[in-house]
Amino acid sequence: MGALDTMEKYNAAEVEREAQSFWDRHDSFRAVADPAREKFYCLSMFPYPSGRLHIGHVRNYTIGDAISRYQRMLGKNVLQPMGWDAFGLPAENAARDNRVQAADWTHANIQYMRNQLKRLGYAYDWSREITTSDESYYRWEQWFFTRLLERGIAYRKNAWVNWDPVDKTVLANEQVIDGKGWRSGARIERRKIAQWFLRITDYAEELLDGLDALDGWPERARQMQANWIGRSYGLAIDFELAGSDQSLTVFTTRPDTLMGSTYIALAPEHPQLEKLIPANPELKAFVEDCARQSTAEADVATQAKRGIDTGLRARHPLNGEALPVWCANFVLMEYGFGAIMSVPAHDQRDLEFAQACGLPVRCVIRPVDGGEPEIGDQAFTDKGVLCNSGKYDGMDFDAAFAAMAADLGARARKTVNYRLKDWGISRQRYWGAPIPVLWHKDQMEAVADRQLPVTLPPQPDVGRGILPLSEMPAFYRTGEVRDGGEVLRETDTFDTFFESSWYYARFCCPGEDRAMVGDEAAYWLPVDQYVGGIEHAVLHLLYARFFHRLMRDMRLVKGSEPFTRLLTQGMVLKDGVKMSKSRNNTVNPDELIERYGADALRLFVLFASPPERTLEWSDRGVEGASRFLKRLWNLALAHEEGGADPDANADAAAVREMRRLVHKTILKISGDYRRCGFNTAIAAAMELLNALSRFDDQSAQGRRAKTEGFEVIIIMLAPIVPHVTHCLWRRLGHEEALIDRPWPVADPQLARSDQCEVVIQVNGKLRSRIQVATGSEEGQVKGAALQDRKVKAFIAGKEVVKAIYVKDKLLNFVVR
Ligand code: ANZ
Repeated sequence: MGALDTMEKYNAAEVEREAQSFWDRHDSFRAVADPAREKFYCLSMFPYPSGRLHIGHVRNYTIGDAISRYQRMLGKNVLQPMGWDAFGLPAENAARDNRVQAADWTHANIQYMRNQLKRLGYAYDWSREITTSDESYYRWEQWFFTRLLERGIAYRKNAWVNWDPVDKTVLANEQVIDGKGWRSGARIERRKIAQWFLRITDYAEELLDGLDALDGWPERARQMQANWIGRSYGLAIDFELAGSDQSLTVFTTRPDTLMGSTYIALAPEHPQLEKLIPANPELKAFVEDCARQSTAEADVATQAKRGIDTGLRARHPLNGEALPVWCANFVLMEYGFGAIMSVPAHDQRDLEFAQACGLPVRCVIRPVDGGEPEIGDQAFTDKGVLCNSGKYDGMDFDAAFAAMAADLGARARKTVNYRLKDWGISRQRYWGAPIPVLWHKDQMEAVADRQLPVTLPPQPDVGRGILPLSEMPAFYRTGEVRDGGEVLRETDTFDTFFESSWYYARFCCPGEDRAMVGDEAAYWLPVDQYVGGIEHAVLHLLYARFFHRLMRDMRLVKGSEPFTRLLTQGMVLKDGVKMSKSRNNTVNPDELIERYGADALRLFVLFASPPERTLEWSDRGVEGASRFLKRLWNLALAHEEGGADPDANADAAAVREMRRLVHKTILKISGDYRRCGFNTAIAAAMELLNALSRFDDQSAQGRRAKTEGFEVIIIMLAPIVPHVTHCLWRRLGHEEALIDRPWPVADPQLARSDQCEVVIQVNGKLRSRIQVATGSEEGQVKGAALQDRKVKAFIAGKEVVKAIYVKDKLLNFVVR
């Protein structure tokens, strides 16, 4: 019987069980702070427990796991935690539909998904698991909120909000897509209600400037945040209102166009209009109509421009002209002053509005090297040179900015404006952390620390639907009467982005019950590598950067940035479209694991494309991955079971060539891992395996080279396919666990090629190339070159005066 017949067959399920139970028994992934060791904190964005893992999760978590395991093999003390972003609307809606408690639905999903993650063999420290809907977690954000109240960072104001009539809650602008709620798809309405806010705008400048130092982030994510924060430099200019002592202030980034301003436009919510509305039914109707439209900037930009003349007139501050004041649907109340000086010739929105409403267009900017542009349907928006602007004619943007600012004097102020608005954190839905505030008549007070947490109560009767806290008297009534009035609880809950804004810090000290963030965090933070989707570039990542600064200011953490490096993985596509539940084109990871094993799935998602790129799903690809693992298994075990042939003579050159390939591969794969190029690392390992399968030198030396080759493949694929490599490593006779095996280091001497190509010149002209042994001396190379047919021809009959040699590269004969 041949070795292959008796050899153990590759059985993914068994191999995976064996490896996982080994890691469990040894508690292999428990992270212990150790100041003597360099730490590496690798975090993948924690999932929302929606029910089942999808392939996007598998991809995200496999990338994070490969990075974590690789860093461990580099000798770092690695922390890789996992938990659940458990609050949120889908759970509440599912609870309603299934007539169960949201908590029960959530916990059942967590149970299921935790098992899925475990089957995939991720190296998580499960002792640090966090569920954000647990009191032990949200009590700390309630505590934090009361600190923010004290500091004036948290505040309450009446605000226009995006109201989702289906989900019955307020949405952040970012959660409104094309005028519709991001979850419900319902048309968003505008409503004015009292809301809790966090003053993120106080940190706008710091959040923007901090992006420059984040060189471990993809440029795209930084750019998206910068655009979101949106800093603009300009002037605030006052326009006096005719027949009144009041004035309107506008914000402009283009004061150079001031002489081209032909009307003023106000946002529908502008306070100046409130006085006019009672006497002007048309204006009233217009403003009310606008209130039914979305305030989301993207929508405002695409809506047809509409407006109404308010009858007010404003005095142009430089030429004294009386400009009509309109109310316009494209002016946002939340930006600048909610009022603009309109310059239709040089701003596209202003032009469309002017054309729709029959307002004049006056060109005041021409190109630097051209005449006055013709303004048709397109405004001329470039900066250029002033014209039709009296004494300012001929000035460029900077000169005009300075001159106008000087002439306007006290009527203008240099202003920096940010698009970023304060973060509205209250939601009127049940499944979230209660905002820890008490009301007595109209007086608000924070819930005292010793009374935290304010626990979210279960639903009284899930059979009849899910009530918001405002309809649960058992929750909001305290029974405490003061001055004849009862003290009541706030009934809003936190936006769930609150929880995900600091969970990375809590992972460093999950059991800490005396502080929000314990001492251990000083060792682990910041996160060295964060892995997740680009869709979180503006919301989650911006809020987390903001929270980190708030925690820094309270001395809970050191440093300003939570995430040193960020990897944003690409989407998973199937037949070219995004894989998603709504498209009904998902694949079930459980079935794939059942059939091919977790390693095959992990190998496929890392092999199919680089992490940042989209990944085209293919069932065949997983099958191919599985075949490769089987081949690796069989070849490695067959080699292990074979013995050296004592009579065989080593072919020294072939052995040297084999070892050269092994060490070249170490260099190559190490470089790939450093830049998370797992796909090319896998390809290099596959090539090496092919070379090993062809190499059959049965001498002791030959076998040693081959063993080295197999071990290199096994070690270097360990972060990607940890189970099969773990078991092979043991089958090859190693006692130490593979996860603790140091990363291989190439011998540069061995990796170097024996042969190199030397360019031969005659009088500086390229005449030939020859192969020589690497490191050859000048004399040897000269001798070989003079034998070369082409070189001979060029030198024939001439005298070689001298030769210039650059080792391993070039030899130049100077002849006469
Ligand atoms: C006159 C002007 C002339 C403008 C021109 C632009 C071009 P960014 O760069 O995004 O900051 N603006 C100011 N407040 C606004 C509001 N509340 N709603 C809508 N638009 C508003 O944009 C600044 C420009 O946006 C400002 O400069 C103003 O129009 C407009 F040739 O003023 B500009």
